[in-house]
Amino acid sequence: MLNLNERAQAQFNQPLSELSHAEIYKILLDLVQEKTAAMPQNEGKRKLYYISAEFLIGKLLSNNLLNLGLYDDVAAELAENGTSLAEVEEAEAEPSLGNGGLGRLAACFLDSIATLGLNGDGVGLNYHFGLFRQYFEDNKQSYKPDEWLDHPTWLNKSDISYKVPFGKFTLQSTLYEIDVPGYNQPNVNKLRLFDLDTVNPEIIEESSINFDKTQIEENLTLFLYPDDSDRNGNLLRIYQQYFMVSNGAQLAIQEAIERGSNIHDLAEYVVVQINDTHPTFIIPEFVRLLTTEHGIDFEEAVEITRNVVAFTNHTILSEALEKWPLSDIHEVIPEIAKIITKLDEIIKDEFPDKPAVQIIDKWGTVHMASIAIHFGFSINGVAALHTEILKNNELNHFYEIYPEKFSNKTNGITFRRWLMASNPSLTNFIDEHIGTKWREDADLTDLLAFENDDKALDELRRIKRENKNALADHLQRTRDINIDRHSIVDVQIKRIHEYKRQQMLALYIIYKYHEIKAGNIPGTPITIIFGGKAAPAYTIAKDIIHLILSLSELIENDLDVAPHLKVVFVDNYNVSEAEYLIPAANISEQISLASKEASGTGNMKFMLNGALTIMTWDGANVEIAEQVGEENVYPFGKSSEEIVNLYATDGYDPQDYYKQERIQPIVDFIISDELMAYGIPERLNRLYNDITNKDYFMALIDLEEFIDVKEKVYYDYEDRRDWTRRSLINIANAGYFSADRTIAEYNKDIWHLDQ
Ligand code: OAK
Repeated sequence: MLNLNERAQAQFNQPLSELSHAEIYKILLDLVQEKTAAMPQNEGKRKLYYISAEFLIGKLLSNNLLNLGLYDDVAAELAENGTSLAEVEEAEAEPSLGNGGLGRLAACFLDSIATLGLNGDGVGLNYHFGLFRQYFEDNKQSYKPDEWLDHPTWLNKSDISYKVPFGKFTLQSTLYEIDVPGYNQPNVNKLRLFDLDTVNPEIIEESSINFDKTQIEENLTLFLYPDDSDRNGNLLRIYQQYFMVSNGAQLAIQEAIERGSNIHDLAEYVVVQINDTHPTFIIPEFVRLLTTEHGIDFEEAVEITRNVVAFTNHTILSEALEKWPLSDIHEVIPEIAKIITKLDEIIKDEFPDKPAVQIIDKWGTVHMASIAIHFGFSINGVAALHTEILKNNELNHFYEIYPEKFSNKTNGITFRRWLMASNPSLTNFIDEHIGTKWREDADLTDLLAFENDDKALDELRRIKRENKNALADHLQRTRDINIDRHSIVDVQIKRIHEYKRQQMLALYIIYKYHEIKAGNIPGTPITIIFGGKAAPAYTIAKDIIHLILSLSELIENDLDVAPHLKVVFVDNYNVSEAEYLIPAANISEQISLASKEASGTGNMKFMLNGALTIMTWDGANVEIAEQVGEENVYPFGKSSEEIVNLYATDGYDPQDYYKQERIQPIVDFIISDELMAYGIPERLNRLYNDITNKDYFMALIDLEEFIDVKEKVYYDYEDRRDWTRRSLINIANAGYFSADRTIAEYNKDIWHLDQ
């Protein structure tokens, strides 16, 4: 017994049953904070710093209770008092510290690092308003600041603070920390988020996310990825990145010295994993600190740094591989610009005839990935196919120089959050059928023994139905959206990007709409659910949202079609929404253009929760098919070699596909009068023109095959028993995608922390 009632009396002078959800949340927050504060930190000579611009950690209450072994007791006490954890957690604000896959991966990794008892902290920034809060108005994406810090949070203010010297002024940081307990572990780690006391939310213009980008002292940690479409935006990003890494490097060096390092041996005490290129300035920053503060000569400082820093690449999209004009870097951090120039000279001397591996190109642009690869000791991709593409294509020139630095670390997800906390019924089902050892080793393959067990399959179907009901209730309560509880739930949730091809699914919806109009009624009603944010400056992505919202409204108003097909776009998609959507899904849409999705991690979450995957041969989808068998997924579309080759030869013309008999009327519907009644001509025309003339991410190339495979999926769903059997096979084979496996690989091959 945790005696929550005593706490209720002490804190609010009332019994638990009389308290609001927000009050109960506060009691549980305090309880967990007290427990973790009393737990020792992980120790070890060597310590990992996982530095990332994003940590998409989600709500922490359930997850922390689970990891601390308090979940069942709390759930029981709440039930006795007429409430539940799910209800109480509605009072928790989700921290707005991330955007997409890279940020959620960082959060899963923190959980696994702590669970494996490794000495490793996360380091990032404490964004006051995160990316933005998305809402829809007139079928368009709109923006609000995400005011998560106005609610009680898990942040603890520390007394750690550093001076960060920019060219024109110096700023003093404040460090906030969040405890990270592992699953059934005696020790904790921390997520360490640097901030600035002078940040001023008042500078945001009324009902917008706009602010004066030059007021660095006031705006530095307001937003994640502030608009960088103009020079001041670029400069602000450099300010942010440098603030993050200078603090991180100072922290790592100080703690290493406290553990006994004499600085020359820093690499025995510190390993820094940089999450894509955003933290790359930590390389010249280490060199600066070692030379100016610790009396080490330049060459040795470079060598020490090279043995400390490891780099993970999370994308091959060229627009995401960061480059900054040296002049911008010079304006913000002149000392760092000088060090980068010296690093560049080293590379120009060593590889005079290899322009592709230079740090500063002939236009004076600094390539951040080049710094990270030359001056780090390790580079890894995040799925087998992705790493092969890095080695053989995107980063081939580097691979030729440093083959030994390259490795693959296929991504994973934490089963604590994505199964135990978010799908308790399925968790119980697994415990009852194969015992609880899987909670430690993620091995679910014993479930295969129940492949033909009618009772088990019936039970599994009942669980999916329950989860659909929970989703339906949630959408009803939060958005006044009603979905058919007996429909097939088909979900695509991820950032909105052309390469992820939400527009291809929208085109399928147009196809299906006309099929139903023509009298071809599906056996089971279909609910297609989207969620995701578009970057504010990404016009086509916003147009895709507009297309989907307009279609959704058109279908809703069509009484012939509405009973059979519903399209929902969940606004402000985040971790908390994912926790409702994924357990309820029958179908997982993983339909990126082959070669473009580095890994994907949503694909793994859906599989673990028993959805069947419609997939292209991209990212970790390839490994999902390998694990579960091709007959238990729905693959389609061109291979990554074909796509890479098409880009290399400029061999794709959307007109070749647009002219196909089935395709043209579908695409033309985007600019039909019928749809224009719900949409904005400028936006729909722009999207239509893009798809028919440019279609850079080739939505049309796989559309024919996509339509066929979608039809097959819905047809197969009619055999519920066999569908559920294959759902069980998916769950049973998801063990490989545990982040514990991924982290064990990072530790064995890259970090070498004691265990
Ligand atoms: C974000 C900003 C810059 C570069 C990459 C990202 C990003 O989110 N990448 C995503 O990382 C995930 C974790 O590795 C992968 O699963 C996704 O495929 C990738 O798009």
